[in-house]
Amino acid sequence: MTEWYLEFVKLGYKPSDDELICLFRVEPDGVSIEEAAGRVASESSVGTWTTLAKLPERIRRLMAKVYEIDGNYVKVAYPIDLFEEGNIPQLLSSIAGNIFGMRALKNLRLEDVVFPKEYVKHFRGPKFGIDGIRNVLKVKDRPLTATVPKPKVGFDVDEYAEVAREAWMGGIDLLKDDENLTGQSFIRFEKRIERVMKIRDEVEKETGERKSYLVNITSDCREMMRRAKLVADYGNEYVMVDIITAGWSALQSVRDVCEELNLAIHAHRAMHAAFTRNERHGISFGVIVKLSRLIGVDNLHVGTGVGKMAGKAEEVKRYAELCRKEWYHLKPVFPVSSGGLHPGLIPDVIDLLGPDIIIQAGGGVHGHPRGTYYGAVALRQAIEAKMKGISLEEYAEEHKELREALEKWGHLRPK
Ligand code: CAP
Ligand code: MG
Repeated sequence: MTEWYLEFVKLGYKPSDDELICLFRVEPDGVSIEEAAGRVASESSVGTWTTLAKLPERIRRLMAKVYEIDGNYVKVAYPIDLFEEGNIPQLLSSIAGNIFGMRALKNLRLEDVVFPKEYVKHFRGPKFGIDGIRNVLKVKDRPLTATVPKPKVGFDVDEYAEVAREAWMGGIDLLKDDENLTGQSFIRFEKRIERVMKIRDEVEKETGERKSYLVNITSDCREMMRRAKLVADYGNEYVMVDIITAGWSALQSVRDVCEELNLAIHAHRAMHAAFTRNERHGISFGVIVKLSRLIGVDNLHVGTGVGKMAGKAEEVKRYAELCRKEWYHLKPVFPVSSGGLHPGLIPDVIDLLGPDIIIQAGGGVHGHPRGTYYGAVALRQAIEAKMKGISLEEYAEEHKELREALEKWGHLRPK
């Protein structure tokens, strides 16, 4: 039986430029690493568990090839014809499908995917990109700010609208729905967007600053289309999608409709940690960044490296760089740093990720001793201080709201 799998192992093979490359971490269970790697290549391309009566030459050419094995790390080259143009679900059914459940493996992790231009060229990528978003919001020289009203859900429309007003008046650029706020009985989607957009227009007039609303349209695909249309009718710039729970197919459809409606997509990644966190099994979040950028989200949560969510600083930095680096024709994605952030952590985040980020603070704004408005002011002050190269402590001497935030949280790194 083993000999069949070893037909997929061609160590020393040189992949061609138009092959798709996967880096796997493979932990065999009772078989050699060569056989385990061969099984991964077989099951994710054309093979199955046994030899077949016939395998025509034309199909042989679609066989994936294991071309490098370094300890548990295995590189596999995939002929591009294995993959349907522009179809992310099909790609994942191949390189991230059955192989995770194979008995011959104790663990398997998809660490990276290198997409050839031949594959990338079928995708639009982000509609706005970082410069495009900065032009919309007229903010060029600092991180953008976002806040999620907290408690996460429970406010009715009037209460939610008030929090929105306080946050935007205090200097927040983007008001963001929480990932589990969609259209519950106490805050129906249509009512919420109608009220919040009215407040947005009032605050823009009063402050002279552009404001936008990351409105969560997550739902079944058809309903997301309807909600996106409503968002565009209100003249908002963004929709927000929980891309993992909504799914890749839905995200591709939303991206198509946002192209027509000229809407940016804020991508929340709730549920990613179900398969990205375990370093021995699952899928690296770096792969999720690449898939999201291919499809074309404009903002993507990447972590903080210092806040309440898992994610080592160096990893978070790599994800932010994957969002922004040159990648064929694809515009960059705005990395969103969020999760346990408050004014005291802003210098660390900007040191780690640079200023071309969106900083989201929920508890770190609404938990300010004097509430949302002052929490927003304090967040902006912390960013101002960092951008001017002044320590928070020194800036706090002249800025009461920042001082109050530091008195409450200091530089606390929440667990
Ligand atoms: C943050 C948040 C975000 C997390 C998601 C929350 O609130 O709204 O969903 O940042 O994690 O619900 O926890 P706080 P990630 O600012 O109050 O922490 O960004 O890592 O995907
Ligand atoms: Mg949230």
